[in-house]
Amino acid sequence: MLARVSDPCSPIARTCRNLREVMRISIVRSPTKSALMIGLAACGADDAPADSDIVDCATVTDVDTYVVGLEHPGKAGVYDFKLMSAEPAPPARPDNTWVLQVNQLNAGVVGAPVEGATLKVTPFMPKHGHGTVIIAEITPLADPGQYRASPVNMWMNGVWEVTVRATVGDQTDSAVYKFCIP
Ligand SMILES: [Cu+2]
Repeated sequence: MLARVSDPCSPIARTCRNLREVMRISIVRSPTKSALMIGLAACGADDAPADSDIVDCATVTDVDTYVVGLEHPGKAGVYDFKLMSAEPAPPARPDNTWVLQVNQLNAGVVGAPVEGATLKVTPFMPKHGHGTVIIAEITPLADPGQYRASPVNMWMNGVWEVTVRATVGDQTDSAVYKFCIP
């Protein structure tokens, strides 16, 4: 255990260096004390958190299992969301490219593709109370209602919730994809 904790190449040490790097970028871009504090809270005083901080995704059940077309009806019942592809699949650290399909939802029935929507894809790690400073760029694709989001940045091992929000005019709806990132 001591050997692993002091091993500068251990996955968790890399994770925390990654966190520090993300926070450094965040501070350079927009100085926020809270971002720095989140970094310190997540990593502790050094780069060697306890073994229990490592999440074994094989034991986590309350998450999505990636399949092509993974569907989540929007919380407001306005739009339906499908994850048409993920690269890598299943989602992994750090950067992911997702293709999302957005359709109308009428009384629970999936309708026409939603074109011209503004999408926002926001990863968040509930256990640690942080997200990422890296913003996913959204590109509408030729297929009606399809949008590419990249990079969907989930840089840390553990459970992430990715909120996908679509807005057209005054219509907006969102769904949450929840993955354990190994
Ligand atoms: Cu975290």
